[in-house]
Amino acid sequence: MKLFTLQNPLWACAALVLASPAVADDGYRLWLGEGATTQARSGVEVRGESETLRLAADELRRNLPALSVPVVVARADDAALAGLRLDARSLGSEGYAVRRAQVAGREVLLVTGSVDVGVLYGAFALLRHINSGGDIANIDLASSPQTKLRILNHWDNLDGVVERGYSGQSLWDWWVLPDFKDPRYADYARANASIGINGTVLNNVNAKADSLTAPYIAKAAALADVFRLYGIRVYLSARFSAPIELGGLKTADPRDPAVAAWWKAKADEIYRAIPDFGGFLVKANSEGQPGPRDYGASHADGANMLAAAVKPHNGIVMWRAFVYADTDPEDRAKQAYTEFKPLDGSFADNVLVQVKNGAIDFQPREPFHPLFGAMPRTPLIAEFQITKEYLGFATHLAYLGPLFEEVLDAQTGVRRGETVASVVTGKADGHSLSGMAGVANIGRDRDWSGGTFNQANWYVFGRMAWDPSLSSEAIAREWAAQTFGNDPVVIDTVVAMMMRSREAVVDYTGPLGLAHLFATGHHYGPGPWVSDLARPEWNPVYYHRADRQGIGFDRTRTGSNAVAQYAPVLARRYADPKTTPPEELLWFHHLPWDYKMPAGNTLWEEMVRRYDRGVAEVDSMRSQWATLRPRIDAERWTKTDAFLGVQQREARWWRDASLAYWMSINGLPLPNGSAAPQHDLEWYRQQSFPFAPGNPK
Ligand code: BDP
Repeated sequence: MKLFTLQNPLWACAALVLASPAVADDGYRLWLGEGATTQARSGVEVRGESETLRLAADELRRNLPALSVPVVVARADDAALAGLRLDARSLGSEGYAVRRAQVAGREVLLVTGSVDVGVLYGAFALLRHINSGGDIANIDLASSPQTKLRILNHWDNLDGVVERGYSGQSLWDWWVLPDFKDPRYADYARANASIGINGTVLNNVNAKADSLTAPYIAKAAALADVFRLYGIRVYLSARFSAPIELGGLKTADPRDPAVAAWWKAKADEIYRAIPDFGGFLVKANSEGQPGPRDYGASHADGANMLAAAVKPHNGIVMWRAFVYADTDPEDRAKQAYTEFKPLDGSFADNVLVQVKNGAIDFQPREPFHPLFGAMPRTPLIAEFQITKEYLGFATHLAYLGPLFEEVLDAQTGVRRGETVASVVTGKADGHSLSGMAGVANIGRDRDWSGGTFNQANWYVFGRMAWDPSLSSEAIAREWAAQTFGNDPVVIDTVVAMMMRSREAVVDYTGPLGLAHLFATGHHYGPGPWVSDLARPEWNPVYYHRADRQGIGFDRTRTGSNAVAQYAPVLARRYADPKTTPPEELLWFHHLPWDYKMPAGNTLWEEMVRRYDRGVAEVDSMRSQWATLRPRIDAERWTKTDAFLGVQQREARWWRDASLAYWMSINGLPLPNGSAAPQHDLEWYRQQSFPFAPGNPK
């Protein structure tokens, strides 16, 4: 049920909009409205010819309740706004303002922005404000994005399979592009624009060179044509060996002039088809991908060569720091820093280094990546995973806002007040290039993300990339109101569920800083016992190091000394288990099972307590959801309920399998009151999942 607040005469004839719980909602509309009223149509005036302004006006015509004042949609430099002294600079690049104003002698509600897409952002901000119950008496909204690049990374393969995608096939129907442009592409762009996303990388970082051939460039251009009006640029993942595979060259050595010339010609070709092409994303010398190190050249050599190719067209290169090598016996958590830190200052000015939020790989919890704060001369773009490869795929409810927030708010310790957010916004070091990238959870499922609550993760990524200082709870609240309507009972319940959900996943998969305990390949379910994979750092036993005496990875001076990659103040804190936050304890320390925790219980007792807490939390989420049955449409309620049922079963499975394994190592009994695992360890080890989704290998 959606209720607009009526305290304000502005909404004189407005507006009780009912979205009856009985009406099926298949989730397609996401958090966006769909024709709340028809009364406002004539009341929205657009000034200027641009298609993007027209989209902004249409959005308001369809979704604004009727107002007693006209709405004017115009760019800040429109002649009619001259008297308002709205200069584009004060609005900020891509920024917007929404407020009451006198325009051409009339009192209006003005929606304006520094550029066309800023106006569109303003229209969405107005709708967001209203649909989340915002006060409209003295409406005065103004904001501009804190990062320049707010980008989705699609790990989409050309055959339609999405790596780590859990919501169907790829949205891009490469086969029929460029001739047929599915109307969903515009809906996708609209949804992204509504949360400020302004870029999309179309293809998997494990890239095929084919994406750079003429037919695929034409296909990408067709998508770019649709996205452009919504302020979204397309980017491509580039396979580093493409000059060999497509160009017939003998080498892809970035220092070879013929290689550089090939990339330059390729960039020119792309820009002829897509004049506002954003640039390249590159995964090089990582997990078998080719790269400059194959030739003894550095990551900077590779990145700079590509950067030179796109530079004349104002393109950029996002070069990933996600590297680790089987030939390198160093702690995997240290390898990216070891390789990239020395390169600080040697990247061209249109290169960003793209750093995952943590040093290993999108685990339910990781300390922030030590590269944040360590490369002041290089713009860093933070990479988060929206798709939940390690958090229960699309089925488990895990709202990622708190995870993003925890990382962005982390103090780097380099300078007083410096946070990961201030590094990725470029503010810490005065970079004008800045950004956040999110590995998309979008597919061809009717509800886009494989379940209603997964949509919240797409949403929160966009909102936080726009402004990393927003709170994850406030975002959950506005998302819930727009998604389910302004029923306070629904909002309060849903937000409470969301805010505890990620911690629940941490608890039942790997509490106290444990990580990478997942089954092989697909990462579905527990596999802490796995020890037989070819590369040591692919095995969970590499990460937990449990034996009869204790558990955890010693990353202090007596171990890998990864703590030394952090600023001294943090290195000191992490060097001592007493000053390490319990949530990260076993990430940094190998401790005896009977280590005394601050509350007086042992490490083992605390671990079990947290596994139990995670399971109980999921039980509680499911019963909270049950209370909402009469208040939410049957379609979304039923699917979510079924998913919570799966999560209940699987949380228990995770807990039981993990505890059965830990007990086989430490020989300890369960603390009183904690239930024995349902099956013996062997049973858990026997489980296999041959067709788990999202795992194309
Ligand atoms: C890991 C995924 C793998 C990706 C890789 C990456 O398991 O599928 O290719 O990250 O980020 O999380 O390149």
